Amino acid sequence: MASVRLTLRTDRLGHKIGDDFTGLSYESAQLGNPHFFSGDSTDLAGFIKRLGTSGVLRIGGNTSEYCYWTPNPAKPANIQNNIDSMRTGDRANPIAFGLSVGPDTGHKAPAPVNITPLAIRHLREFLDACGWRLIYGLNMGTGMAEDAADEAACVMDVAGSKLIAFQLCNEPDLFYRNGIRPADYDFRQFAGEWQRFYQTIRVRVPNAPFAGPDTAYNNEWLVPFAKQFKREAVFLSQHYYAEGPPTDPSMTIERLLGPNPKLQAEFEGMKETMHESGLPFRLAETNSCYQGGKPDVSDTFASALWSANLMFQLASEGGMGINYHGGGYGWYTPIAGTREDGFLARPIYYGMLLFAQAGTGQLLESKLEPWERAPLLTAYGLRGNTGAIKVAAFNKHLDRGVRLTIDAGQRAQRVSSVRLHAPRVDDTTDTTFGGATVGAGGAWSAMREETLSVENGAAVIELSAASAALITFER
Ligand code: BDP
Repeated sequence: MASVRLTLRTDRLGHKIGDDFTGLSYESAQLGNPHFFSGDSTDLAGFIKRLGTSGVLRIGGNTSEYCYWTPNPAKPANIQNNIDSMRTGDRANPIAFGLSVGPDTGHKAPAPVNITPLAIRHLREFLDACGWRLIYGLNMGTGMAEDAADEAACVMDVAGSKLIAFQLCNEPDLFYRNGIRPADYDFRQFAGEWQRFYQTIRVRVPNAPFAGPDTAYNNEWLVPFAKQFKREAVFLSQHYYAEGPPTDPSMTIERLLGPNPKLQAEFEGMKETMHESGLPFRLAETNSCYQGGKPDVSDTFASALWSANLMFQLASEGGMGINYHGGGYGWYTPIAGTREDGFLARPIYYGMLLFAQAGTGQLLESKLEPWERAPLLTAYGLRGNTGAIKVAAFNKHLDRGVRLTIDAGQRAQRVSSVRLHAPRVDDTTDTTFGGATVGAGGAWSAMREETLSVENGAAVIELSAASAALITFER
């Protein structure tokens, strides 16, 4: 077992974690079933509320470029078609089943879907039931600016203060290769289209808020966007997928839990844009492995460790928030299921739950020594709004346990911990947090809380291989 010491500097405050940091992302095509998000989707709303009292629901993804605003469904058959085509999914297809829409796999152009005012009214009810706010993706990929303006007017009217921003498209830096634009499509052309859509929508909805560019990964689009549109945007966004494609055998749990150069590049782009524009940055869509995820990686306990760690990592680098993409029975979805069959929490949900339980507050500067003994151990200290100090510690090593001694820099009456646990790192069904599973409607409370021993003012916890804990120092 490796011994490592964490020292927190309570006098050196880092970035804040706000109550809108956490978030989920769903495909726009989910709105093709206007009942999925609605006021009486109480089971799903319960799961979502458990992750935070005022998180952010982002609607977008590849399917946003194939969703068409249908203000007057003169032919109700259109809508029926949506629902009927969704019903044809079967369980053997993890992506689509029943009336839930999973993450798009990018293999072929998604089926067109109608979005109606009813779906928007129901979405508003759903946001009210959750207490969450909205980022709404419009269709610039294959849609018309006038339709986007019409849709935006309805969303603005119905969602009101629930709306944080519109995004005009999804991953435009990949348009050149996914059939949406010709192979020579570049940033300059994109910026021209973005400007035109923005203006058309603004004429119709003068105070509509915008964010972007919602690029897949390309900092060479992100940074110029920040420069050009810093006055038009309320925040900047880009996506991040840790791995992919799933067919590549080197996309594994080990790789997911290790350091990732793609993430470093993401953070560099984020910092440059924030510096350039003075605007906050949101990782508006992320998950473990693109093309809908990878079985035995994206649906395992490893994804719980990965997701919670990424949230703290992003916060420490100064990001404003994150949206985990999912839906349906997708491999990487945090919440799986349908309204008809009920919902359940997947491992990644438990990672988000740990983050939610850490609460909002301000990160503290910290040091792990000797770092080389456990390079994949990470730990984040947070001063909560009530003054209690929390530490989230992740042992991402598969081959070693770690004995972690924590000097929290202030006296504590009591130090306790709840663990994020599963019998094996590749377990897909038995994740617990605080010894408890998440039940119907997001019901959860810790059943097992340990009191940690304190030696010379420092608390000690042992973290077995592939495990994590949330430690609370009560004053
Ligand atoms: C992103 C898309 C999303 C997909 C996801 C994936 O925005 O619609 O579901 O990739 O490939 O690029 O899993």
